[in-house]
Amino acid sequence: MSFPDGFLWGAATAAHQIEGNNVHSDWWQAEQTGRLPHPSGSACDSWNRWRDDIRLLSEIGLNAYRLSIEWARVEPYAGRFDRVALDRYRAQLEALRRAGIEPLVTLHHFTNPRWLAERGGWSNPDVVPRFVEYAGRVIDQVKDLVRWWVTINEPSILAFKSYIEGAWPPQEPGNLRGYVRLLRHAARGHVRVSRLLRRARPDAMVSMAFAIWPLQALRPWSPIDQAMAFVGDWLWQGRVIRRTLPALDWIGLNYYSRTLVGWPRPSTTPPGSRERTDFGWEIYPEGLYAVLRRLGRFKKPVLITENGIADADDDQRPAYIVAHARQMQRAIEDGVDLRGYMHWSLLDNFEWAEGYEQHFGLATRDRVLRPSARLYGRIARANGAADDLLGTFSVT
Ligand code: IFM
Repeated sequence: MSFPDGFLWGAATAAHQIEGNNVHSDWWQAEQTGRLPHPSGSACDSWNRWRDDIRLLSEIGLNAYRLSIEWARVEPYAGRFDRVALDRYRAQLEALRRAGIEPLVTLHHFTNPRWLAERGGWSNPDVVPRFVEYAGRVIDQVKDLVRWWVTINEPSILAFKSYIEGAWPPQEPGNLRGYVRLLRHAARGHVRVSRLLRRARPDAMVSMAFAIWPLQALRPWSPIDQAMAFVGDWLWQGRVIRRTLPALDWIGLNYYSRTLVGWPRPSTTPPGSRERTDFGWEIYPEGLYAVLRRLGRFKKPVLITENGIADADDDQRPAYIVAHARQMQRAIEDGVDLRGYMHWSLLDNFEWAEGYEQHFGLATRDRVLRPSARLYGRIARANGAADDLLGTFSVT
């Protein structure tokens, strides 16, 4: 198994999940007032321990790192930008460059400044100019250091969790209007920020990170299940991509598993004996190949911005990594312009409404590497893997 020269092998994180004490954010507020079940607290303390994180990336042998910048830190009060926070992010990005690690920067990963949430957050059209202004400050600060940008992480998940399920701030279940408006404003925000980025840096590569869980028919022979999967897929994940496509230089893919859809159960996990992660998600590497082929049709570079597994005892993660790498290689052989893979996550971090119960890290919060990190490092350093490794994990 071998990958193209310059392939990016990295790990991904998000600010609120690792930095700790994100006190000016809507999540922090909901956690503190008991509207969310778990407080994030000091998380992995990466606001202070970011140098340790870079050391960890180097120790594993990775050449890329996807991180997010926290809007609530950069602009804790409307129109007031925090110079110390901006300088701190710049120092981190400079250190990554010095370590030979390519940074991929996400501008929005689920959390909002409190002041923005109080004005209706992403359901208020005013979010678009506000997001552009915040992004402009960040871009001015670090444009010379960052080529790969993700404007917004998983808008479809954010919209669903916030306005359909209502589990995440602003916790408004069944607010279809909020759902539609969030997606509309995210698309507009993306388009405007991508223009800014291209002006600031003509070689900038800009995308969103799209969560794609292929929806498949629970009973493949059933026209009802087929139709539900088709329509659900179009409504839930396809529309955002198509809306922003002309403004995407590449396509960021967050892939974890699939969802089976069928009547009378609208959405379910598959029956049968397939392995599940600690989170209960089915391990389904073939789905990664299918999604990569589907994205390949857009004829743009693709980068896997997230893929990983909740696996506290690390007994599934090694095979998971190898199996997904194998599917990536298949897609490349079939012509998909895949540029890199960011494993979710570097550390066991704050997994939103699940708190610290799910362990996605290549390392623990104490920065102890798991054995799978060593295996992943071997693949990254070799830019591929020999047959014996594939054999060990019975991947064909
Ligand atoms: O932790 C999340 C991340 O913030 C967004 N994508 C999915 C991950 C695992 O649930």
